[in-house]
Amino acid sequence: MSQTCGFVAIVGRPNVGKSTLMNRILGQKVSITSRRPQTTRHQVMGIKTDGDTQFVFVDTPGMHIMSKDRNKAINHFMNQAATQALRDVDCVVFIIDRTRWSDEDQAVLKRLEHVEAPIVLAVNKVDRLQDKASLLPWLSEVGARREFAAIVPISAKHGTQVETLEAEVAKHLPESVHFFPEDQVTDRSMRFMAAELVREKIMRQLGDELPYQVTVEIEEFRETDRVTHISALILVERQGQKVILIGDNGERIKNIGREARLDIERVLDTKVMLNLWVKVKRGWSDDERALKSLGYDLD
Ligand SMILES: Nc1nc2c(ncn2[C@@H]2O[C@H](COP(=O)(O)OP(=O)(O)OP(=O)(O)O)[C@@H](O)[C@H]2O)c(=O)[nH]1
Ligand SMILES: [Mg+2]
Repeated sequence: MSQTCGFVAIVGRPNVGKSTLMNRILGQKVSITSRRPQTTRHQVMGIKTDGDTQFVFVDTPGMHIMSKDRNKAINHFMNQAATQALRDVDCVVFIIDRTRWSDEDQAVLKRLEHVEAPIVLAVNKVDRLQDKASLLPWLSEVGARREFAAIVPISAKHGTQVETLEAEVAKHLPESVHFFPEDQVTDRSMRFMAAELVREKIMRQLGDELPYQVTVEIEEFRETDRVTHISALILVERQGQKVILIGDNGERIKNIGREARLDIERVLDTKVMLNLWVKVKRGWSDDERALKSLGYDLD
């Protein structure tokens, strides 16, 4: 039989479960997730090869409406990265959160207007749906908003109906040789993954006091026989944020470092020595040049 292979963009507003879904399909963590919106900042590819079928998923930053506290260069970057992923894809998975429909979902739908690729709607987090009876009428209501190739209620977190969703997507993959070797899971480097895992722990461990204005830069990534030495610089916007991140007696940064190290060890399959540094760099999230130098570059 001939092979099929295609690009599948995963889009939706922040926090609906895009990255959780991609990781679930891949069976491992490639894209970071957290309870907080705007966790994903870059396009991240997740590649799954299943016999003759190869899916190249593209996880995207949540598309969001720009507002007074969200009009920084980094927000433009994230919206653009998400929109760019829609070009030349073979299929789109549009995710929403249960039966909730917000202006931001509407804005995503609007951006999908001119997309010609088939769109599969995933109604996620059904495990948390209080009123199960509301689901069926909602599916027909939302199905009237545009033409969807399929509508699948899922729980990305628990894996419910995720295989059904995959099968719907697989129908739209064109005949093509595979673009990636079958054991490759992502286009991103180990260095990128290490930085992201540190950022994930920061997103997860800091509650609402967390500044969105945190980024992580890997300064050293050196593999020796048994140990990988990694130094990561955490950039924040203000001195107060640095104090929060470090915590009493450095407890918080220690926890972040420990959890990140365990995850990175799992990904690299080596021992890891992880050093974290926190530095204040004012305005990095609103400075195009600084963003580029920090890897937020669409080209
Ligand atoms: N209960 C439940 N929670 C889920 C499900 N899918 C995702 N979540 C949770 O929703 C939160 C957001 O998930 P993410 O995968 O980071 O969402 P995202 O759409 O990638 O978010 P951004 O990257 O910020 O746009 C996390 O706390 C997930 O654990 C689900 O099916 N059920
Ligand atoms: Mg995400």
